[in-house]
Amino acid sequence: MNAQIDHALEEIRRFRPSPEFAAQAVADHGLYDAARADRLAFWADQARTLLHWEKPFTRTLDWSNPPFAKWFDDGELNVAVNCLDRHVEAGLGDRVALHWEGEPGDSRDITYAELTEEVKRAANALADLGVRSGDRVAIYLPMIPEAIVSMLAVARLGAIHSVVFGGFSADSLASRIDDAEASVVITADGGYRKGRVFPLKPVVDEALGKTAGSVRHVLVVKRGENEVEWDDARDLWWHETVATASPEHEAQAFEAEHPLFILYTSGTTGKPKGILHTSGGYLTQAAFTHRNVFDLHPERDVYWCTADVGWITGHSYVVYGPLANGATQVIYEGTPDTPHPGRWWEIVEKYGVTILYTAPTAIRSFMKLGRQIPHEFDLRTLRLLGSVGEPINPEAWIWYRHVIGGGSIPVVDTWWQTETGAIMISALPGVTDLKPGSAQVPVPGISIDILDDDGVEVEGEGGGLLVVTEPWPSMLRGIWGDPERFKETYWEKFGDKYFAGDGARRDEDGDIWLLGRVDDVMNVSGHRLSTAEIESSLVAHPWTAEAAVVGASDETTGQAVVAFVILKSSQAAHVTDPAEASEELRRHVATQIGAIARPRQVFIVNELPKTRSGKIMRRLLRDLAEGREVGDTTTLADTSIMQIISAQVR
Ligand code: 6R9
Repeated sequence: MNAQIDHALEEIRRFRPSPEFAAQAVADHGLYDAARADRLAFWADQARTLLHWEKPFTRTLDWSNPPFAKWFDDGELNVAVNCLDRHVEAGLGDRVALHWEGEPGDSRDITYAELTEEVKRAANALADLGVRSGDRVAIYLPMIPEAIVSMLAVARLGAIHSVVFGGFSADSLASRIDDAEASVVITADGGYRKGRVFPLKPVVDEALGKTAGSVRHVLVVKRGENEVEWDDARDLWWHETVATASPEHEAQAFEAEHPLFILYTSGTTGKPKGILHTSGGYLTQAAFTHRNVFDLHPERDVYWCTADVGWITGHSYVVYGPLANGATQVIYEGTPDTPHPGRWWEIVEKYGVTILYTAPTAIRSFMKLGRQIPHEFDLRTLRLLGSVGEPINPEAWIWYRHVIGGGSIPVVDTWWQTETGAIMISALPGVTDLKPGSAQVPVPGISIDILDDDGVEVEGEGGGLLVVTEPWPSMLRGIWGDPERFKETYWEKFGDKYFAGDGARRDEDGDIWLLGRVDDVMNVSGHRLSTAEIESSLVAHPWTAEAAVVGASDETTGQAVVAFVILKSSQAAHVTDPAEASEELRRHVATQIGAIARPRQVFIVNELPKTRSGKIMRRLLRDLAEGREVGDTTTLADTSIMQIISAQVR
């Protein structure tokens, strides 16, 4: 049976790099050779080549006290100087760092010289507010330039930022402020989303009413022009404080292991984990992967990563990687469909974007709308596409390459996590043959294994648990304030190997396929089935726009496959009977994968429950599938969605 499943999943499409692309590619096979010959020397070399060290390091890795790694630990650097001042000193001050596009259509181009000056002012303003090295600053902002300025100003001072996504509630913000004992919050009056101003300062006010009282000051950017309440003793306007601060700021160098930021992410328990990253190793791997995975030619590329800085992708691939590399990039404040569904493609055309990095969920929602929308815009500047956040099913990969990329440009699927800090598994464009649906190979210098529950390497093509076997430069250094939880969550299972929590398998070429979180792997009649695999099969059906699969407990088979499917609107005319559609889709999965994978039920719905970062909340669908009361929906982008879905399912 497993062989049957594997056969159905075998992805036969392969794409060789074009000779033209390969000839100009940043990456080459030599990177793999160098990393294989001497992994630590390879990373030391990257750290020296890509970064400016105020005090050069002599030690590469100290792993004498696992799982607490130290990289480059006798070296000193300033992260903000690496992202700003050194480019200006190298004569690149006039290069645009940010093409910022506001949702209502306002825009700003900011050069490296201007960004450097603004960060220096902000650093002086924060220092005046008492922010010192090691202090925590919470940042709760929309996608405006001040978000990036704030992060870099905090980093410049050796303080630690904790960016909280602007869509999080007052309660979530309060618990993050308390956990990190932040002394300053940087926010805005409001920001734009779907054509309206959403309030931020009022949420901060509410959150501060619930915190233990560590916050002394709130610095407020004027963006939404919405009414806000004011506490004269505590609140300051950015335009009065930062704009009037001195543009001269002498940056101090900090040790490579000096903390850079905390970013909260959800774990298996209710309490979010404050993932801690430090300076030298993090910046090395962010810069290395940004350069080589995205084939960055900073002198000519226009790069756009659509992530919000509230997520790790925004930290590593909007702020630190691109700016360390001196890239020119686009940042966009709003939603993809405001004021019209072609907004993203309009932005690509307007700025001549060459590299686009986004998530499969976005790609699939564009697929749902149809190719005529992107076709209205000139997307011919694009030369590389990236994907992150969840497995990208081969159909979405192909659509992305053809409809957005014009048919022949590389698509890289990048696997990594908040905890890993930077990309860990990806093809290198111009080097690797591309295989849709697979994240493919560890990046040079990264060691990955697939193990069974007992820590034994899985032979052949069976699935297992994804493990990082050697420490890597941008690895998390801990969970803020909770070293025990850090050890338990990631290191208890396999000793000094990092347990990622994802299932994976390797095909006969050695390419890695991610199978979803291990808690999303189902066991049906003793057979291991992945939600991602069945979703991929469902989405391959011409009627399907989106699909989510859960394993629901079943008396006979242990678990049963239950699917929730959104049909393409273009099919609405043909598919009038939901019962018939669901029968057809069950049959389709059985033919594609095998009878074992045939869903017990396929529910046709209009929406799927997603978090604000676009991840499907399968836990809620499992509640529905198992006939339970639906659990906590507070992290949904739209909390009313579960009621609508429940009504459709009943
Ligand atoms: C960067 C980011 C991490 C989890 C990770 C995995 C899933 C991310 C993926 C992917 C398959 C990819 N994931 N990228 N699964 N293919 N290319 O998303 O970080 O928010 O911490 O999520 O996302 O399950 O464990 P984070």
